[in-house]
Amino acid sequence: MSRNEHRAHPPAIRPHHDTNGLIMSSSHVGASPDATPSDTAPAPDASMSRLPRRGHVSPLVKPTASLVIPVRNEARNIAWVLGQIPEEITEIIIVDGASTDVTILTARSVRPDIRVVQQEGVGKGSALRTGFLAAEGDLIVMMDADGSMAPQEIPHYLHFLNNGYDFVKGSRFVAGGGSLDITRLRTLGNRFLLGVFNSLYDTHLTDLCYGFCAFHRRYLDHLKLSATGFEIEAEMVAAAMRAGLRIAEVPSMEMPRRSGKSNLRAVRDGTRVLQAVLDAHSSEKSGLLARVAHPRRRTAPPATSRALGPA
Ligand SMILES: Nc1nc2c(ncn2[C@@H]2O[C@H](COP(=O)(O)OP(=O)(O)OP(=O)(O)O)[C@@H](O)[C@H]2O)c(=O)[nH]1
Ligand SMILES: [Mg+2]
Repeated sequence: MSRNEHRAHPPAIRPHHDTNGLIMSSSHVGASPDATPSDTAPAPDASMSRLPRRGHVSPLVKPTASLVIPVRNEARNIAWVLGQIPEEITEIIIVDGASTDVTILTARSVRPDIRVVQQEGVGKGSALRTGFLAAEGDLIVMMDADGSMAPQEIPHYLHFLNNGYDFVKGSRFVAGGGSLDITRLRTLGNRFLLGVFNSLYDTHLTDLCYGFCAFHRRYLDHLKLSATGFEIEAEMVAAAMRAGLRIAEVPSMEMPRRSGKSNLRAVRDGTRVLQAVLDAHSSEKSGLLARVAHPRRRTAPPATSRALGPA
């Protein structure tokens, strides 16, 4: 499939399962902007969700969106990425991992308005966590700097965040998505890790280790991220599941990195992903385990009154 064909399609939506195993559809929108994950629930009446509430950003005001891009020696790719950022992005944060080439110089020459922050610690996970803490937008989008992800897809992620979803992740393995980059070994590894994840969390996601995703910044603290390396993406999805966030998957086309060498090592990093998934799951009962432990939760009505109650 060509990229143009891919972009011509509206983003497909994957219904997700909340932590109680309920399937949420795209009609379930309208969470209270400052609700905790357990409070979030579908709004029964779209007109009600437009009422101004104390301390809330009015839904009529367009949310701001920060784009966080980790970079490590991406001088030959960063201009291509930054040259195509859609206007919905109101802040671009480049998190530098001690690049020894002209990545930052090149980035500033293309977009003088970027914010550059030096990462705390080492690894992609540390870089992203540094970037998330620096972000000021209502929404946070993360993507790679190597040209393997199309910035034109960003509005798809924002669309679902602006329409009731809390956490939106790209998927290369859902209809409309794809990868021109992935090797056979990585395909097998991804399938295995995804299978483990889906059975632990009793869900049906289609991709786990992909660095294009977006979420509401107000949930950052709930995610409690600690990963330092490439396992950060799986940790984020696991944390979103545990926190009960409403998750949507949008199709994404992964392209080969435009230039330079990958920082990922399949076996080492795959093992770290597996460890992160197992650690996250053992830290709190969720999915199937939670439903066995709390069978009544499965049929509990959505907490719409709490989500829409007066300020
Ligand atoms: N700041 C920072 N960025 C990093 C680090 N490691 C990787 N990155 C960036 O994270 C993104 C993803 O890294 P890649 O090396 O492309 O890894 P990958 O996409 O999983 O692997 P490929 O598919 O082979 O490209 C790129 O933008 C890198 O520049 C790091 O330690 N610090
Ligand atoms: Mg890459």
